Amino acid sequence: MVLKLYGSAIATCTQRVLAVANQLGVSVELVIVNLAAQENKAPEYMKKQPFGQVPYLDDDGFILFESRAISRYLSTVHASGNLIPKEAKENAIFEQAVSIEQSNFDPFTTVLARERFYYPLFRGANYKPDEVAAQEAQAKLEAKLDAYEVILSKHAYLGGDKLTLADLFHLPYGAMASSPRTPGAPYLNLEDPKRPNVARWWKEIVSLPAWKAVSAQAQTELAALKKA
Ligand SMILES: N[C@@H](CCC(=O)N[C@@H](CS)C(=O)NCC(=O)O)C(=O)O
Repeated sequence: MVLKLYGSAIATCTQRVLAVANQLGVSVELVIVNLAAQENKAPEYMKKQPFGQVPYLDDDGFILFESRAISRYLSTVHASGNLIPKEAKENAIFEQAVSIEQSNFDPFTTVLARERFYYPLFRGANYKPDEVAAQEAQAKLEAKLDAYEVILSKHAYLGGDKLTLADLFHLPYGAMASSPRTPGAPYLNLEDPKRPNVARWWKEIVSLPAWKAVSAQAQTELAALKKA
């Protein structure tokens, strides 16, 4: 049975799952949900995902949503968990990193991505980004990245010495937040040489073929959407 992921390669949380699936070598069929047409708010869709959000996974009738939960499921059920350390202490450091991403990265990069990337993209040239909110988020994130530098100076990855889901979870919002579409907006530079270990880590994870494939898939979907 084919694993079906209902979502959009343009949407960050779908990208998170796609990147994990690619890295694990798990084959997932993306069933595109058109967010612009609000297909995610259709009653049939909301029976599966009651928040009306993407993505959700359908594994032979087993329905699961929340991108990080889906990623863990793919890692443990459909692969041998090699992106989740099993040994107790290694697993604890991994869980620490998962928590770090959700509390110290995601809340700020989501504001930057929204104001400087996807609202300008989808709401058009007339959209006036809330730069006050964006700059506040960026200042807070910069301080958090100083702590990332400390952690990443001690081990190669955020969750220990091996690449884990925790690293991959950063990719969609990190990439979007550091690719502003708003002319003149201050640039979030995750490769800033003033944090050499963050720069090393970020360069490595954005260069993973698993992520490059997701970026290419997003471009293809965006081009098709623009044509339609
Ligand atoms: N915590 C959820 C968030 C899902 C989410 O916010 N998805 C966005 C796209 S990235 C969405 O569906 N937005 C449309 C909406 O909320 O109406 C996850 O990780 O899957």
